[in-house]
Amino acid sequence: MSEPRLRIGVVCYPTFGGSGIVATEIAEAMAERGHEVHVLSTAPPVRLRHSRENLRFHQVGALEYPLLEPGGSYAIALASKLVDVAMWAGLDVVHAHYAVPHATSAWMAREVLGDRRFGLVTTLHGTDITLVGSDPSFQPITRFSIEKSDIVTTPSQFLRVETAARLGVHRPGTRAAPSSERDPTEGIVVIPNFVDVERYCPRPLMSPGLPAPAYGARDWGHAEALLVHASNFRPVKRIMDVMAIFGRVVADRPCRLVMVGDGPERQRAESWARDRGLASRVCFLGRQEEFVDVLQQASAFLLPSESESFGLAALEAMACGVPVVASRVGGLPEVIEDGVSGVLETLGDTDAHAKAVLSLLDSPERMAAMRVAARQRVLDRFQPGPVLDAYEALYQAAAGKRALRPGS
Ligand code: GMT
Repeated sequence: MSEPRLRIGVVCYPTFGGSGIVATEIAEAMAERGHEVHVLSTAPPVRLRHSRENLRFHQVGALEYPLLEPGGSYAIALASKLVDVAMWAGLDVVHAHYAVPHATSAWMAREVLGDRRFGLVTTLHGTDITLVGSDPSFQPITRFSIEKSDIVTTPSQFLRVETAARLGVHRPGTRAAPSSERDPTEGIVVIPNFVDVERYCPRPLMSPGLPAPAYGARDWGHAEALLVHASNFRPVKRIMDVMAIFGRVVADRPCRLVMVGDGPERQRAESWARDRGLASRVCFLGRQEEFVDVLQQASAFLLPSESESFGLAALEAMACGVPVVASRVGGLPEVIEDGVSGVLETLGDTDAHAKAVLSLLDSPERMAAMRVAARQRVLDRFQPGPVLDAYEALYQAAAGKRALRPGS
């Protein structure tokens, strides 16, 4: 007998970050599986396609008032919206993406709803633990919100361990054990991120039936190597390392760099390129909803980040058969097998990153093998189906817990 359909609330940031993309893809897929899905965010998430009647968007708008700090009332406005949607739609489960403040708002809403409360699944994405959530100004509330969630997931084993180490969380069922026997990561489930392998594919596999890229495919030319980076240009992405790696490669051979995205470090990077007479070789594309056609023409994808819980951008590149040269940090070694489906180098050693790129460019055979291995790695481990099955099972479990607690 098939499982009963669920009413699912999805809370996420609408921006170009990976957490919003993952949340949107899950929401769309759950609607396609017949569940009723309600997405709550401050604006329609960039990749939300509004394609189905059983997928609805609810805008969270916070009251602006002179006494309130700008944005300061977001957590309360979100909790209020969750109460409203939960009461109107009878939500069985809410999936909060990014702990701060989404899991906290969900907890607040559950307190208000009492016996009409929903089950709560919280997915931690990265900086909600490594930067924001573990800052002393947020730490106790982040830990509390994680402990109060029915189910907690992370996209990598790295973030699972990091969450336990930085926040000292004790998920239900672990408190009773003597501290010497307690596994602080118990109760945190690793579910990797995923990518649509039909949309993200090497160029020859593109079929006319698939959706076209958001903008006209531009030919980046095949005579020269094409390096690509995509991110939110925050300090954690080490944008100036991307520039340094490119500077080293372009000093050796004709080469171009496409920078996709926008953020605080963009101006510095643009000035770097201008000051060195490289402006015509570096293209800052700005934010792009999709850039599959750029990836499909890339020789390598650069990701020299300080930290990555997972590295969704790397996965998208790999799905297109593009070798990723990245730093050996965070969850990246769980995504990229060093020397097989990409290359991992020491954080900050831009020379080593550049040499890795040059060595690939020098060896067409190795490059070809790595392209195949990158795509194969994604096909083997990061396809949507099994990941969505795992989330669906967790939603059923969380909804079931809710049913077991009437009046609690
Ligand atoms: O944490 C951020 O700065 C943004 C965040 C996001 O919303 O995209 O990125 C994190 O979540 C992604 C999706 O799970 C991961 O692929 C990224 O690796 C992760 N970023 C960091 O850990 C820095």
